[in-house]
Amino acid sequence: MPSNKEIADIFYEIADRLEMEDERFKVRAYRRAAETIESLPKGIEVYKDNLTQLPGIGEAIAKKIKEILETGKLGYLEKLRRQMPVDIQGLRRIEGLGPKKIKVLWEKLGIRNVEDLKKAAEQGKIRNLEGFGAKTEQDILEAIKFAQGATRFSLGLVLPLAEQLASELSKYAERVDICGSVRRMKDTIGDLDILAISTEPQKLMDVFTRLPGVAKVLLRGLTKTSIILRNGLQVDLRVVGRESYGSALQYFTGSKQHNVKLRTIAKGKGMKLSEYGLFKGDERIGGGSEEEIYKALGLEFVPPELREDRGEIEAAQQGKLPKLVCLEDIKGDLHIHSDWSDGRDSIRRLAQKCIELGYEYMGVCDHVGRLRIAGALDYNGLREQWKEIDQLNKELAPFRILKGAEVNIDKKGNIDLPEDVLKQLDIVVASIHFGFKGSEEEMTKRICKAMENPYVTCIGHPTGRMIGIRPGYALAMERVFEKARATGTLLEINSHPARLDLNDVHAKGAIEHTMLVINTDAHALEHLGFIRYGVAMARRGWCTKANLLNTYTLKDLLSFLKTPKKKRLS
Ligand code: DGT
Ligand code: CA
Ligand code: CA
Ligand code: ZN
Repeated sequence: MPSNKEIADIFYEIADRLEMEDERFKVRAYRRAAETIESLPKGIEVYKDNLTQLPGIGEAIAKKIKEILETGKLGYLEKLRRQMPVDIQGLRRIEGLGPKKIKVLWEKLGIRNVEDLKKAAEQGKIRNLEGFGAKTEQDILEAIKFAQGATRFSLGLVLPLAEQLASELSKYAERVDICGSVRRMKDTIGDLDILAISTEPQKLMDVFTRLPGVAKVLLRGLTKTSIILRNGLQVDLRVVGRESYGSALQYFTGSKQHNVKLRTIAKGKGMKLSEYGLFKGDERIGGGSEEEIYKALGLEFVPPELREDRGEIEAAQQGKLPKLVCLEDIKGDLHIHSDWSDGRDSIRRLAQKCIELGYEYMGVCDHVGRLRIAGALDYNGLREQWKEIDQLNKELAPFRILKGAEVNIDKKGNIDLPEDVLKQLDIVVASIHFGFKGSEEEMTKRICKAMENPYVTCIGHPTGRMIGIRPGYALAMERVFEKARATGTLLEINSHPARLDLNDVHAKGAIEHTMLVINTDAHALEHLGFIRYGVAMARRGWCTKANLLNTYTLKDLLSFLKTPKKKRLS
């Protein structure tokens, strides 16, 4: 039985195709019907006998709905598709392409799908079409690149969803685990993989395919079922037996590269590793748990965040895996915005939340400076804020609120706050908030110059990337890391799920030289919880407690900050 969404999509596609033929009245009628069907509270079969009573559905469309319900397809749409065999849904996802343009592309250049479109744009064929031009051609290429890249989701979106699904499913299963890139806490996620043990797989799969938010069932079986959620995320659920659960968990956690290497090691030892277990000849010698498998292969247990084939297997063979930082090691958050600038909550409420989280300290780093972005404070405003902080510190002791600021790095690498103000602060986070387009040389110099300022404690969101929005400015990272060490400047792992900046790879490179600090950049109470994503990047970047300033106790933190900057890392 096709879902409401699938039927709605059929009518949306008809509308798109009719729009190419300029059938304006019919186009509106089909779109309206599609919207009605899409928003029905129950499956359309419930309304089967009274379809024409639904808004926007007349005799003709009702007949078509019945045809779809009875045969699973619609002759009328198939006829339209034969007339113009283009992948209209795919092409419409490219920004700036509507049915009219798609028609021209088909008629003049025979473009059927995004692949054809890309080829034609790269060969410069589109600029000569009437109504397109060189600029449009360039825009199309950019839009294709973005549409293809944007099919990955941010960890901050998927992880809470994954936890919710897993907890729902665990009511019907003996055990449920999140696997794949989500378990490895990768910054972006292709699809979500869930693994379960269940004695009633039929029931579990029923529940899974009927979860609220399911737009489409791609594949349904007793061992594997795949769905697509309304936001476009694919979720694969696999059910395996208890005896091979560990090997399945290991296999489906990945990464693929990590698994390939493990299997080679197994082979070298005369064993065979698969998702079903670890075997010697026909005899299963392990597979019930992941620990068992790593042990049998002569490796330390490798935490999922490290499983990327970036040296973890060799380190595990030598017993030299780092003792990764964990959430409980975090003793404070040093980049928080309050309602003194663009944050939503008061310092008092933020402090109380930090105390609840078990922190010993927090750093209030509101925007300060000439650039009047985000309700930035000036020196007078800061002095007023310090009075409030002093008062709260008396009240909340031994918890400690540090006086900080987030300042802008201008185009020349200068900080837009005078040194006699900067030196009165405990923490200074310096960030680039404008002028992202400089060359690698310019941007690197700019950041390096900012680090030379004796009062800049750390560089905020060092690369400026926004996941799915912009790639981050050009930087020679090695030079930045070396300068950080030479000047005693820390680099931030910004935990905001849209940033995750530094990312895992950069964090791993950075700790060869300098120290990091994991901040949330919270603009509201609930953002303090983003810290888990920053900790994930740090773990994926091989960070231990010692690499991270905010694992220090308050006492050690204060003594670090009292040390002149140049001596902090030596
Ligand atoms: P994603 O979904 O792109 O964020 O990344 P993953 O790592 O979740 O990849 P996915 O969903 O394709 O597969 C989940 C896991 O299953 C993957 O991490 C390792 C395992 N796997 C999938 N395909 C293969 C394969 O061809 N060989 C091996 N060794 N493992 C695979
Ligand atoms: Ca996946
Ligand atoms: Ca998958
Ligand atoms: Zn900030």
